[in-house]
Amino acid sequence: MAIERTLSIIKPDATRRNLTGKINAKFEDAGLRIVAQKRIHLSPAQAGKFYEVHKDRPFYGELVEFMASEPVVVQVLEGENAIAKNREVMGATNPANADAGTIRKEFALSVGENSVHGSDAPETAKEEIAFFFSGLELVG
Ligand code: DAT
Ligand code: MG
Repeated sequence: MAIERTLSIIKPDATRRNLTGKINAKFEDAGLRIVAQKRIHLSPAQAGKFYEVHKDRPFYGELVEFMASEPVVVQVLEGENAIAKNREVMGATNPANADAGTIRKEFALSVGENSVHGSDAPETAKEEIAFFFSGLELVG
């Protein structure tokens, strides 16, 4: 199985509640290595650009406002099958549908305020990592 990298974001509902450490422990326990990490406060324009793929969805405005409301922690996770593994550790988008033990089951407040973002495919992982990090910041 290939070693992959994926882009993760610990969202404002989680940074606000001091959950960064607990969420990072879930990643590390699953064998994902945090190879880059920084705390930033997205502008509405930056959040809108990041989530541009959802621009026609009814929740887009709310999503952008939420992501720019307070700081987030953006990070790159590395490991075997990291993209799919991270999606497993995250759990379903709606915490009501998330499996026991997943981040969203344990910590998410709602389908909108769902604590974490994770890339969904190799191509999006590459684009999303480049959106936030330069090569120099990725320390394998
Ligand atoms: P995921 O974050 O699991 O990849 P997604 O890409 O479908 O989910 O949607 C991106 C984010 O948009 C999601 O994490 C939270 C928000 N969102 C999705 N569906 C929503 C809905 N029905 N109502 C409100 N926010 C929603
Ligand atoms: Mg998605």
